[in-house]
Amino acid sequence: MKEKLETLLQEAVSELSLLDSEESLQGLRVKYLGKKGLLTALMKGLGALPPEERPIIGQMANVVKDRLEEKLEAALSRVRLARKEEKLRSERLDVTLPGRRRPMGSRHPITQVIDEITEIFAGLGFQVAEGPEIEQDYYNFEALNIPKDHPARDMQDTFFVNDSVVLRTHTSPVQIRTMLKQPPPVRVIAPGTVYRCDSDATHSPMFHQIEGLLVDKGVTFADLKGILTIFVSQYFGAGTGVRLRPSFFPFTEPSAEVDIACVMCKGKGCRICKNTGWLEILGSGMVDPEVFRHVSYDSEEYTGFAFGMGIERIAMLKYGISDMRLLFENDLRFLSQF
Ligand code: 2NM
Repeated sequence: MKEKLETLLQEAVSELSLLDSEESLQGLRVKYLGKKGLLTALMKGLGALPPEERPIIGQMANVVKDRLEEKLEAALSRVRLARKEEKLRSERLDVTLPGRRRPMGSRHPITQVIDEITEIFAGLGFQVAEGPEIEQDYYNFEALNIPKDHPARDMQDTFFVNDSVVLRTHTSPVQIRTMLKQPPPVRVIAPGTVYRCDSDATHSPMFHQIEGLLVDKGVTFADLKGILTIFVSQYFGAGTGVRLRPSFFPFTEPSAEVDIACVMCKGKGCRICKNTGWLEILGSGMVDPEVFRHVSYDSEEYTGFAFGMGIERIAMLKYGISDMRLLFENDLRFLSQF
């Protein structure tokens, strides 16, 4: 029995010395120490020995088992270390390689125009005001002196949520809300999304506007003309021609449309300006006393001017975009040019 154990240990150790993988070493463990292993089988035979030999041989068997375990563990560590070192050698990373760049995004041209125009008016002392896109009929129409039979109120032009709630058709209700919240003086611009029930090659049911309002003592039409002329020269370039034409809006009196000299032909006449040499860019006027009455401003003490412009139109003129739909399709081949 003693010789058998010694031989078994020798054989196991010499077999072990030939192995160089984790899998084969685990196989060797099973072969000798597993439930049906060779050493396990020998140990089961202990019972057949004379009682006085059992403790000695039993202890020997345990020593053999411990030695074998030890040798196996040592071999496994060696193999694992070798594998790790080989991996480190073959998979070495070049940390000096440049990273893959993420393409840089850009703001939508509509957002760029809104931001640039807002910046110009901020420089003239205007603060940005915002309001809800789902608006009460009262703020969108009634307070702006738009009468019940005005075409703007028609189902055909306005998205109605219910009898008294609409999707705002302009940002003017923001100015109404501003005036109801604070006493004069007021100097705000309201950029934002507006909605009209209109959709063809030149009209989108959702578009963008910037409107402005200035109210104080002694504000005149000359102030309106001065501020809008400064805006035109800052946004379209110094020396851009400006002209005011009489117009009509229910919420301003008098009212004027502002034209600039055509950005394409500089006033000579071309396809863009339909040979007039001029481009209409905004509507404006002195706030009607009827609007002040609705927000409880004293029109004997205060006067003001207001204006509004469509962002899509301005973006198209500024960047020479021929089809408005390009601004809504979000094709990256178009957008990445901005
Ligand atoms: C325009 C043209 C003229 C306007 C008027 C007001 C308010 F609330 F003060 F009465 N806000 N915006 C206005 C005036 C808007 O857009 C073409």
